Amino acid sequence: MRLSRYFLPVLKENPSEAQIVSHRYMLRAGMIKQQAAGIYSWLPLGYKVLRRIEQIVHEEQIKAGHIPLLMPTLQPADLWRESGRYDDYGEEMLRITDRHKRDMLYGPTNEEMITDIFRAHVNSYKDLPLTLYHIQWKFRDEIRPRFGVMRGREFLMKDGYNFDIDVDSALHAYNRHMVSYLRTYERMGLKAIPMRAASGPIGGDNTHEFLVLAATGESEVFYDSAITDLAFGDRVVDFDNRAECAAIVREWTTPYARTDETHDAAIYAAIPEARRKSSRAIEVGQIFFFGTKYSEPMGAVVVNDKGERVPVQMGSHGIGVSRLLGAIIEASHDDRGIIWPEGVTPFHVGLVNLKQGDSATDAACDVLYKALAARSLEPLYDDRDERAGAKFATMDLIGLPWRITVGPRGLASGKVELTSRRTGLSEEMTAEDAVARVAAIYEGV
Ligand code: P5A
Repeated sequence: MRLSRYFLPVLKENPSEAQIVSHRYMLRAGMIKQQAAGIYSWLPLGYKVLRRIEQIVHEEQIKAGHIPLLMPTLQPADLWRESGRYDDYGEEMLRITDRHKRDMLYGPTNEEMITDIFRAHVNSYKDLPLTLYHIQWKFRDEIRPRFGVMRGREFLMKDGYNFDIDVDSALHAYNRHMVSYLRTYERMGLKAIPMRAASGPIGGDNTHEFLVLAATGESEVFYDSAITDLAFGDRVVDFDNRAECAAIVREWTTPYARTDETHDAAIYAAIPEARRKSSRAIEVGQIFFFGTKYSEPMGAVVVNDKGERVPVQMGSHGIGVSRLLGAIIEASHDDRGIIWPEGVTPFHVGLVNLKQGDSATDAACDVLYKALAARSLEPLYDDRDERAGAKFATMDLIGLPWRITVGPRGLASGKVELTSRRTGLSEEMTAEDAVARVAAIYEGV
């Protein structure tokens, strides 16, 4: 993409309404525009990152054997009357009446709707286990929407729902989700720690939140620092293997890690003092096992191998897709702007022409642009007639992890400059080498 043809409305000044760095940078980098409290348009750069995050979520869900579908944002209130949550959900639910005076709502989550789909089509244990998920907009009329996309009213969630014949099988689904989430967040450059949590309006006793440590987080957490040393890496997991998934879950849930809602001061005090930590953190996901909370009142029943009709065992599992943009920026930035991890960057590499209009630098940039595209890399080429300083400031703000700078002085000796946004270190090399280096960086991402 050529910057001269793109839509990147960057702001020079710090927007006064933004209290935290991720919100500030998302506005300044022209990623989002607020349309109402907690409701945003996703401008091209923000939309691109959102799509990358979605893509990672899809890939990891599919690896775990979960099946994508798409449910609507608007739901009939009657479904929620069946589960009893229509009245329980309170003021967070946006209630709508259609022209026929039917009660509708903008879905804050989809347990009822997926249970309705299940009961219409599945009635035998032979069709289980089954996990369905979607990535869809939700609405929660939060009393205090704030921090940009972190606590929105309209926000994008990946929500998955497992259906199993018995508790053991459902607990395996729970474990499968935990394992797939560990890899999902790592691919986004995040360390998200599973912590025992409280279940709130979703229900059930078994629930973990995934938290990214950050001073601006809304949750308070307590943990054994041993957990921050764990890394998932690129181990190959057999998601059908219950023992293997359970072992990974054990590895991540043995060190103490809890939110303030489930914090136990006595257990915490037994951790060696040097490893006892507390912090603020951002909740980027949550998994639940709630058994028959929805299947029983809604009549989602299956016949088991003994011919008995039993309510199906269920859980639900969420990732805060749009919130993740904020969380990633909170975890990865400096005073000049965002530093995208390679896994989610909107463009792979920035290309800066230091002397736009000079036939040699223009030609060298064109060659580089095509060579990068030929390696399936997407460059953002700053071809505007701007000072070098302004071009660098824009690149630093929008946070592409790599930048290739092309200027007449370097070209005279056949060199361009490759710069890492994270370290700030630059290296001179030929244009071919720069392309090969960037291609190699993204190979395993
Ligand atoms: C699990 C999937 C659920 O709703 N039902 C379906 C369950 N869980 S949850 O914890 O309430 O939400 C899942 C994740 O969504 C993100 N999230 C938000 N993101 C932005 N703005 C909000 N107002 C908001 N509320 C929830 C969180 O990341 C949460 O973990």
